Amino acid sequence: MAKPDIDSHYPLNADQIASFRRDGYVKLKHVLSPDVIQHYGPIITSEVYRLNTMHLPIEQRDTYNKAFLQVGNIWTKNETVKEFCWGQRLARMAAELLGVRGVRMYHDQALYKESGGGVTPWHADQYYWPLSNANTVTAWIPLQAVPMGMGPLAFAKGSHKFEAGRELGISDESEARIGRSMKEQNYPLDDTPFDLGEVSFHYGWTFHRAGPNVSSKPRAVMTIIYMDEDIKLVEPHTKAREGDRAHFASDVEIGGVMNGKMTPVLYHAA
Ligand SMILES: O=C(O)CCC(=O)C(=O)O
Repeated sequence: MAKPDIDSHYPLNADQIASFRRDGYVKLKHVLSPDVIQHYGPIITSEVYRLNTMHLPIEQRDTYNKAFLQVGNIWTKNETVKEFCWGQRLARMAAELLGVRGVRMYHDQALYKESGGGVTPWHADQYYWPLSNANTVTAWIPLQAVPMGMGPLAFAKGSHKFEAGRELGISDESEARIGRSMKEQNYPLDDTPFDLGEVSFHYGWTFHRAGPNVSSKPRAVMTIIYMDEDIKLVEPHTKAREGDRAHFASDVEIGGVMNGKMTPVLYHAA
C-alpha cells in the first residue's frame, strides 16, 4: 500500500503561531487524515501491547501508572513507526511553532489511557529533560477522536511562563499543588475534546493534565517530542533527568549539542 500523506506542508497562519507562543500550546484540526490514522494507528497499537511491561491490574497501581500505559522509543523498534515519526508535516510544524531552523527527535512515547484509567496529574514535561533551552514541544497525536469521557489533554493557558511547580514530577502532589496554583494565578483551563485528526502542540514548560478514561475503550495517543536542533545537554542533577540522559543522550557530552544517535534532525528549513 502506498504511504499515506504524512509529509506535505500544513500551512500555519500567524494567529496559530502567535497563540502557541502566547498560550504555550495550540490545538489544530485536520492535521492528520483518517487514512493516515487508519494506516499507522493499528501498527502503533500493536507495538504498544507487544512492548508494554505494565501488567498489574489498574487498582493495584500508583497514580502515575493508573494514568496510562507508557511505551517509548518505538521508532527504534519498528520501521513503520519510524516512518510515522519521521513524517515531515509534524516536524515542520514543530519547527515553525518554535521559530527555529530545525528540530531533532527527542523521543516518541505512546500514552494509552486504558478504560478505567485515572487522571494524568498536572505537570510540565521539561521537568524530566536535561536540556538547555525552552524550545521543546510535544505533539499529542490522538489515534481516534477523544471525547471528554476518554481524558483529552487539558492545558493551563499561558502557564509556560510560570515557574513555581516545575520541580514536581507526575504525582498526587503535583496534581494537588499545581492544580491549586493554576487556579490561584487564574490561568484559564482549556479542557476540550479532540476531533479525529486534531493534534495539539505544547511547550515543555506548559502545565497540563488529563481527566480519567470513563469510556469502555482505551484512549490511544502517540506523542512525538521535538527540540530545537541546536539544544544542548545540561548536567542532569535529578534521577529523572539522569534516566533521560542514559536513554537519549548517552553518547553526548554535557554542554554539547544533542547530536547523538538517538536524537537525529528530523526537519531543517531549506
Ligand atoms: O496523555 C496524557 O494523558 C498525558 C500526556 C502528556 O503529559 C504529554 O504528552 O506531555
